Amino acid sequence: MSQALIVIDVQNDFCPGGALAVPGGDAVVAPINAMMADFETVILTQDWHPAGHSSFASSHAGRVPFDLVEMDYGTQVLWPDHCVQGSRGASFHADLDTGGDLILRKGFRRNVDSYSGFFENDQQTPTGLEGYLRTRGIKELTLVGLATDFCVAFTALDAAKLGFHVTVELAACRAIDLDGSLNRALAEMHAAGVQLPTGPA
Ligand code: VGL
Ligand code: ZN
Repeated sequence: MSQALIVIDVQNDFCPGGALAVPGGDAVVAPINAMMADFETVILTQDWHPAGHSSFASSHAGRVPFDLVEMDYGTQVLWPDHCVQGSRGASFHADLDTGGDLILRKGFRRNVDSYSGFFENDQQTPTGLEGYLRTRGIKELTLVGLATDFCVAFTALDAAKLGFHVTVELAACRAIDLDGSLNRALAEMHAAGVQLPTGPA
């Protein structure tokens, strides 16, 4: 079966107690671990920023987290410092099964953020994930993880654009929901042909 499960950013900083905690973020761990048995290929993504990353509010004088700024590549949300390379916050949740085939790190370039597992936020710089999937003959993707309205949605939209068949299993995702971002993301994914089942994962 040419199918893969892509587990997005299930890291300590996105779980309760973390620097950019997603409400209920840790609740995805058990359903995701259970789903892994159903997929021959499991890929995990890991948000992996250098200290002083340009997506951090702390890197911009006079800015606070969740402000919007214009970057060369468009509007960027400023975040609290999170998922700094090598930090505890950047580590996967301790209960997550990390025995997948590939761990793909993203967001490691200082001056560009990367929500999507496929392209950085300039929408041009590839991460290499497309080539990995294509050379392995994988055409169908199921996405789970954090956060529904940012990294999961951007990954799903890029995957659909690239021609993959994409399902986002919402029961194994949680959202940040900044100013209606969850509803916007769900509408965009639906419009792009992403399957959005809501049943138990
Ligand atoms: C994410 C904001 C900043 C995510 C990553 O994983 O959804 N969100 N960095
Ligand atoms: Zn990030």
